[in-house]
Amino acid sequence: ATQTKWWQKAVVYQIYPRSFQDSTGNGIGDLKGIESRLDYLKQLGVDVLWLNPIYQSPNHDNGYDISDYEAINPEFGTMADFQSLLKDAHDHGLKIVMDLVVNHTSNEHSWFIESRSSKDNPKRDYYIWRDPVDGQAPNNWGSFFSGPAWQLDEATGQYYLHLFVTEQPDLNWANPAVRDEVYQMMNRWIDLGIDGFRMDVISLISKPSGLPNGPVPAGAHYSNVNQAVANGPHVHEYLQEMRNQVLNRADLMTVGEASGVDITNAKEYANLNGQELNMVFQFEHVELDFNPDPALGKWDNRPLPLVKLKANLSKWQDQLYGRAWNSLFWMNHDQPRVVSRFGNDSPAYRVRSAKMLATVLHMLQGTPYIYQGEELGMTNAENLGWDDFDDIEILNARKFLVDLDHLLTADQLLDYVHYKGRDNARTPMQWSASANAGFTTGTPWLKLNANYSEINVDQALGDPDSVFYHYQKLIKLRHDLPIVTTGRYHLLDPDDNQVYAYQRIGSHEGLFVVANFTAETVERYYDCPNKSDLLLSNYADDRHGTLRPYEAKIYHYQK
Ligand code: TEU
Repeated sequence: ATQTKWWQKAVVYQIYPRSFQDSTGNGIGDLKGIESRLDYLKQLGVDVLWLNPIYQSPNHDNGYDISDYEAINPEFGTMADFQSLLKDAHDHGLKIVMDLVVNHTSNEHSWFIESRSSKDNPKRDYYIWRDPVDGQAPNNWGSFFSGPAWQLDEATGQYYLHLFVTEQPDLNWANPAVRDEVYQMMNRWIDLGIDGFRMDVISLISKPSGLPNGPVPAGAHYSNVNQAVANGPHVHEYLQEMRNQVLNRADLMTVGEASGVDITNAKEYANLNGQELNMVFQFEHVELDFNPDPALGKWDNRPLPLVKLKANLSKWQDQLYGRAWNSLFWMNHDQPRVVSRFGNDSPAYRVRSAKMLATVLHMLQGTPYIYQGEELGMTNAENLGWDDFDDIEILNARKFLVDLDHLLTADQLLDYVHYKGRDNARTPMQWSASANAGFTTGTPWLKLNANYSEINVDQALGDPDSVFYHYQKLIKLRHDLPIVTTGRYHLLDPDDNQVYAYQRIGSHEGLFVVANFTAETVERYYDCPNKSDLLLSNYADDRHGTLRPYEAKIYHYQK
């Protein structure tokens, strides 16, 4: 058996710096704010902090459009503030993983400014430029955020490729000079002492040769760029090169955000042989509830049948076992609040169902990620309306899907945005019941969720039955019991659409996890060994054979 690596036992906490804690009163969270909350994170018990991008950026996509990889966005502080945060985190025993966004830069990055200046500029080939075809864009690809993936640049009469918004031109990874620049930049961050990288859309860096047209769904104007580009011909070659030139220099944690990755691909990216990345974020389980119309994609509000969710999570548990490593997440800054999506955010069941979801995820094999506020059971923000949204994905959906293409009415889209929109996760962290939830003394950059006077850190820390303490216990279980890291997964009753039950099996012991995903009381009997101890539950007592609304239990047994 291979030795357990530190990142296989670790629990990661994701911080969206803009929305975590403001220390200056300008309404935007910052590095000093994060530093002031390290004791809270330590109390929760996590091991690693992943920071969303904090680099210089004109913020067309909230920091995912980077204009200088080695400068801190002044909104967030200075390089000295970052170094202070890193040191203080390390003193707390917390590691820091940085977001690495190298599929694209900002259009204000000096590389792009040079590149666009003329066809013979030495940096022209840092990006992907093509001549028009019949006076139109070079192919039919659509951007991830609606609209075309090509932008005509008047200066030279050529188009440049942008898989995301117009202000995010794609880097040309086929150019060795680009790869070299990226590796050198990464090495300088490693020299500063960071502990790893979360690599944004790393599955998209190698474009298919010839940039071929793709199929256009009925009613749409563009083909799906994710299908066309994900897992391109050289992506594994590039990552192995990065492994050799950068990642092997330190004992880092690496997680690739890998949209469009299936099990077969994941076994390459995240193989335990350590040639590429430690793990990937794959998105199958958060795309099962998509609209069947590919022109609409995530924009829908249908509930997800539990059997489908179980089948998908189980497939990943079974098929990566012993070969590659899973990341475990319910949500992030691109996903809605999980208690509102897969749980029940009504006052009667919010706390219970948030704990149930946490139990199910944290007892799986892999490295769990907690997104800020998830540990409080924070909910979707129904109180935001069209005048409040900031997210470019939401605003572009309104522009293209509603106003231009009439695929949806504005009211339909608003329903879908309240269910799935990214701003649900981005409203400020709720620290207390005081003004602006203690997030800022100024005007918050994004409206707060209206429920902050009931749902906040002060409340959670003062209530022994809060969601917070349940997460704290789950994290401790992972740290204390090796079987949480190593046990083999076994799904029970795959066709049960109300209850999720599974085992984690070791050579002398096992875990049994059972969770009721409904607001009904149900009867279920399982052959659990007699001498099993209840480790954790979200109810005060244990009733054999009965699962109350959203009840979730973990038993430990000796074989
Ligand atoms: O997201 C990549 C990605 O696949 C998104 O398009 C995702 O599918 C979408 O946000 C779901 O609604 C990453 C970052 O996480 C995201 O915040 C950035 O906007 C994007 O890359 C571009 O850098």
